Amino acid sequence: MQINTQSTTPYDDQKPGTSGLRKKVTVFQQTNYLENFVQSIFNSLQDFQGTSLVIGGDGRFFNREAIQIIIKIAAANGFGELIIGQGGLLSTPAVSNLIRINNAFGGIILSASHNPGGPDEDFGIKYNVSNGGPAPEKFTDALYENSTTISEYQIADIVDVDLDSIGQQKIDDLVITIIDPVSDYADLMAKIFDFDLLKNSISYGYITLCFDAMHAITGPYAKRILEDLLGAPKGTVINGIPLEDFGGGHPDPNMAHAEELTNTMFGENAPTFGAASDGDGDRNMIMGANIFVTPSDSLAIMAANAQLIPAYAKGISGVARSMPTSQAVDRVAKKLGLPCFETPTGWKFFGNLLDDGQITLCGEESFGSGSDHVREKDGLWAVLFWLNLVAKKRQSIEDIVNEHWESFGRDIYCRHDYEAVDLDVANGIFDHLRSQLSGLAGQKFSDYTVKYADEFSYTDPVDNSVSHNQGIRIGFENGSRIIFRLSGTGTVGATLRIYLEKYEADSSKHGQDAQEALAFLIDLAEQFCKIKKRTGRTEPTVIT
Ligand code: G16
Repeated sequence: MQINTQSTTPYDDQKPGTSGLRKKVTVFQQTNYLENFVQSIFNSLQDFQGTSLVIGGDGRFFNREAIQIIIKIAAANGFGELIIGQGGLLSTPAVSNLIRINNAFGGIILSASHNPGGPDEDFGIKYNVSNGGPAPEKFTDALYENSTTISEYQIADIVDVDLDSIGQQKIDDLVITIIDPVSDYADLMAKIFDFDLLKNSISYGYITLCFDAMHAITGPYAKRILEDLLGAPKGTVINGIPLEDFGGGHPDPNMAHAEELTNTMFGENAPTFGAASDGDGDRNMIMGANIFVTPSDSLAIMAANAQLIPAYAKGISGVARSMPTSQAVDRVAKKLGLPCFETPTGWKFFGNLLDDGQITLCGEESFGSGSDHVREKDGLWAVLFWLNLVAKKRQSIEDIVNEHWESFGRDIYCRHDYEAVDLDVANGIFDHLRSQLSGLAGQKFSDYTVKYADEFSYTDPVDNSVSHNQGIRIGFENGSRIIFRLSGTGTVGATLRIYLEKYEADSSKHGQDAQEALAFLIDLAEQFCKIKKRTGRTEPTVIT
């Protein structure tokens, strides 16, 4: 094949965030923008010639065009095999699994996750390493350095590859393998969960369910697994066809955006089980009839009941949560005598702990949970975990949650997001917050005495790498916390997140509305950061 060297000039905005590079589609469509980033990925890798690379995306606008560009640059840089999902489609956890089962060198995922898609919306790209997980900071820093000095990229002069026909194509020494996106992933799920039990529970009508794929990548995965393999009636999966613009929706599985599901689950004759996943299939929302399970509670309940699931029947080695995730799982770990780790936000921070066998389960407040079966969070895995739990315990979701709170107490929790805040204003808010930290410990605000106020730093227990500035924490003597953090995944201005948490041991108060129970902390957070005053906004953009 003919390989051309194309000269180029750097863009100055290619620093990957929490989850790769996310920008508007129009930014990615600029001359050489995607090409520069892809070549910078390969420039930061060594000894990959002749190895395999997995490529796939969530099907959003620009997915197919981007894949053709990546194929040509990967071919020119000497990869031996490209494993690509049919139609260019692969969920994020499926990419992670494919990297692992094929011993691939790595993978490229095209997605902006839960952000909207379409010509004027968001696109994204991220590189995953050979364990199947997101590249560590050391790699993304090197990649960024490369992108600031890049002067040329290599591109193969080949015709566009047919992405729709399953099978192998050869171009000189390069093998291009187009695979069914779902099969390997479905096989993995069948090994982890009790599919026979699930089939029976569904066919006897003990479990009735509704899964909202939000017109994103999990449509084909959920239809195959829930409807074809487990026998749920056709129509169980709603919004199941992946669309380039997600049908105009915002593929973020929370009650604000998964509106159809939420109305169903809080309506008359609600099914016993409801769930949704996001753009690229790594997030999940779990609901029961008239109840929503917070992601933090979900993680804690999974940890407490893991032994009921075949793959975890022998027990779990430990658990981890991101720093802003509630401390509910810590209580479970303490009771079960398990190690519990607190990491910065970002799935990549779980990778070393999983590889080292120090943890089996991990999760984040941002609707992500997962285990050592892959190295990404996994939306459908979490749904199947909960289905397996319901089938095994023969209890409703509501009863499972209430019983958990009864045993461990409830960590009442919510997150307030302020999106598209002017960058200077956001930086001003954080400077103002930082300036207060040193004087806060010991101060009393009504019944709340500040125990510590700091900026979270993390030392990885496996490789001792240190990550600074991972969010501002204000912790109180009674265990409550207020956390302020700037999102790493927004694409317009800054997104400021405020996380609020309070522990309630008294079971007569477990039914409280979270916003009401947290009202004092919500006011206190405003007192500290003055975001309403500084932005002129009266309400958060989203409350979850
Ligand atoms: C990504 C990461 C998650 C992280 C989330 C945080 O999620 O994979 O590990 O929790 O970002 O987002 P933010 O920085 O906006 O709070 P995803 O689903 O967008 O890939």
